[in-house]
Amino acid sequence: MKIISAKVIVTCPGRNFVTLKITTDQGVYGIGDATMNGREKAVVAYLEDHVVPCIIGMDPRRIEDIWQYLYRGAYWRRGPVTMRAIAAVDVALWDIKAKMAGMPLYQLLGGRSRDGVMCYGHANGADIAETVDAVGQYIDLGYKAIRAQTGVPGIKDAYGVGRGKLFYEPADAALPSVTGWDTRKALNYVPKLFEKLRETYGFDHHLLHDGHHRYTPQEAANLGKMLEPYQLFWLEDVTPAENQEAFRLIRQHTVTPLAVGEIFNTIWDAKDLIQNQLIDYIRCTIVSAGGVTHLRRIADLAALYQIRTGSHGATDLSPVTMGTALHFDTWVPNFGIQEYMRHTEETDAVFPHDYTFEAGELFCGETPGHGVNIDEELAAKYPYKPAYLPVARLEDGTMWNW
Ligand code: CS2
Ligand code: MG
Repeated sequence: MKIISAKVIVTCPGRNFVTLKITTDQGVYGIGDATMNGREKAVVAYLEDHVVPCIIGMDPRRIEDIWQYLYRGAYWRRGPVTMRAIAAVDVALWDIKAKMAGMPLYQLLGGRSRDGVMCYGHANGADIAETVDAVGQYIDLGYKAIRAQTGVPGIKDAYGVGRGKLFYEPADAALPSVTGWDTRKALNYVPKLFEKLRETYGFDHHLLHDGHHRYTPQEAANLGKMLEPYQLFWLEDVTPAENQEAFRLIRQHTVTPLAVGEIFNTIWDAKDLIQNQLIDYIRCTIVSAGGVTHLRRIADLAALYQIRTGSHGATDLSPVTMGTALHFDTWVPNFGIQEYMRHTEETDAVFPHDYTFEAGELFCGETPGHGVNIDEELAAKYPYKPAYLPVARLEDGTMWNW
């Protein structure tokens, strides 16, 4: 059995997606996602120029060997571009293998560990009152877990505040727009949001919050401590994790559960955090961390330390990643939660899929493969549109982490 073609498809049904379609000499094909928000074309070039020519003629059944070939063989290991390209190939090959076996992907991974996958949605508003309302709407939709973000008085376009209700899309300009940040103002305001949320809705729902890499370890520890009375499910990306050791300081001062990993690319980014039990949830996902083959290794390492998964699931992860992640979540023994930001109708039409949402949970389908396809004709109607994530500056103009 041979790979006879690998086609990179770029489409923008409301936002950009990069998709790899691998076709075999037996007519079976598989689909993988390679989207990197705001840097899409880098992965397109990596795939077209450096991956596709190498894999034509290879046996698509040798998933592990092809993964090692692309990882070790590149010599220049890791990084968001390389690992997304590897993920796209890996996911397309798992799709092919599962189709050939006539089974949904989760069966090949080891079968079902649960019926549904608990997911969390994004509630946000310009201020506390608006966010409290938005959380109420998610509760009405049946969500058991909700991430809450609020605008902060005096901060221009604080992270996480979208314009729409169900669809939050930060990559919204042809060049990066400039947003603001002020840690003091956020530390004064964010705990009040959670106080109000618990006062309004009680403690039956899981609440989450994303710090989006904005705080220093000491500030993060302070925030975690202030949020303790509100019993968060997790506090995410509260400080940048290039220095994994930074989490030790936070950990020593707060019992608020910590989650990190959406920008990690390999197990090495998370190794110290996991082995020293500095986090509670590992948020790596299929597309950014080298596909099913590598994410499985990360989840297994995390399981040794009672750390659970919580895969990234923002809109820039295509339905192909979402579908694959749901098979992964359905199997993985140490599952925690799955992020779920809904895609628009246009996106769902370009990527027909069989996963469904009901009562706060997502369900992968039973179609052989990962259950997500691409309508190439429709995809062609939406050409690539440059779109960047914003940047953030402090009041005095200093660049900060967006
Ligand atoms: C975020 C994302 O979903 C999350 O937790 O941190 O919204 C992130 O900002 C985007 O995926 C960036 O592309
Ligand atoms: Mg995040």
